[in-house]
Amino acid sequence: MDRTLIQEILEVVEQAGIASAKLTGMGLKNEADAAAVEAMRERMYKIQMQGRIVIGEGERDEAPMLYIGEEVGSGTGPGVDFAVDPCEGTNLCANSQRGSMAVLAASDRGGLFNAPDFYMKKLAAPPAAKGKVDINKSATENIKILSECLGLPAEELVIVVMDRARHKDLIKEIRATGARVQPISDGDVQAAIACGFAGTGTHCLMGIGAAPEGVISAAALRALGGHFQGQLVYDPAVAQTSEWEGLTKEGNLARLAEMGITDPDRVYEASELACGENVVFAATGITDGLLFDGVKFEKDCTRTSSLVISTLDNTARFTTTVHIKDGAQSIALR
Ligand code: VTB
Repeated sequence: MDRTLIQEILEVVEQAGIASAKLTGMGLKNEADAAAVEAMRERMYKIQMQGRIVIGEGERDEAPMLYIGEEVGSGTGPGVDFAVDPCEGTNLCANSQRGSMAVLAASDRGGLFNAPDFYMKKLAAPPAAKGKVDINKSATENIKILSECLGLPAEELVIVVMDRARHKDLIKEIRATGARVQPISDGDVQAAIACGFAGTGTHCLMGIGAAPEGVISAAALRALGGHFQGQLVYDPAVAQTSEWEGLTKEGNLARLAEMGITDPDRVYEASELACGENVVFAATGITDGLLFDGVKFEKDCTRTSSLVISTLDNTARFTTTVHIKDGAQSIALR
């Protein structure tokens, strides 16, 4: 991978973001996702690369586009692996709530963990706490460590947790330390990345979300120097999700073994989930969020706000792009 890819990758998430933003608030989560998928795929094909989707919309038989293993790009050029989530937080987009975005991570061939479609226990924290907080420690211990590393009393820390039945005890434990809980209905990728920046008001992400998106969060936090650890969740009693109705722990363990995961309890560090020599993370806001605004449609242009984090040049770029319409006559400065 080289730096010329950064601009191309930015355009990929911008196009996906614009496509699904047209459906914001329409209550059509599948359609919003499909629009983002199609736009993302179309733009990806124009890039000179031998691209491959390692995390996408699902297996080939269930996803016509951006399925796992799909080759994308012109077919010549560098080998690049992608983990994509064209419309992260589809419910947020469908209901016009904050925090949905078009997002992806890219790396050299083999540089991203092929995460199974399971759940993942996650711990994300700022660079100052990297390697000090630990997913094996209790929330109470981690909050104490965070407090020391960030120089903030527990009462001034904000811990983001997905608002799910499975987190009832976790939320109780966090509150007992004095730290503040910010429950979110969806969109733990944005929350994880927000931990990598000071000033977002988000100090830590704890709890269980989807594993594939964990890889995307890991890529961003690795590039930012932040903390991310993930551990697969295979026990339906822990995940407490209707998605796993009828599945058993033993069955899930067997599925993982089939996928070649021999140690299902392994804790993966960010540098293992995104192990390539270089990683690029890119996201465009669909709706307004913590890190950037959503897509704004104006008479003469469409405005997108994005973030690209790259180890290729050690940058985190916050970009606003004005996509000028034909015959535009007046484009506001901001
Ligand atoms: C979603 C989504 C998250 O995890 O909730 C999902 O909003 C899985 O959790 O951003 P549920 O099945 O309990 O809804 C994420 O997609 C990413 O980790």
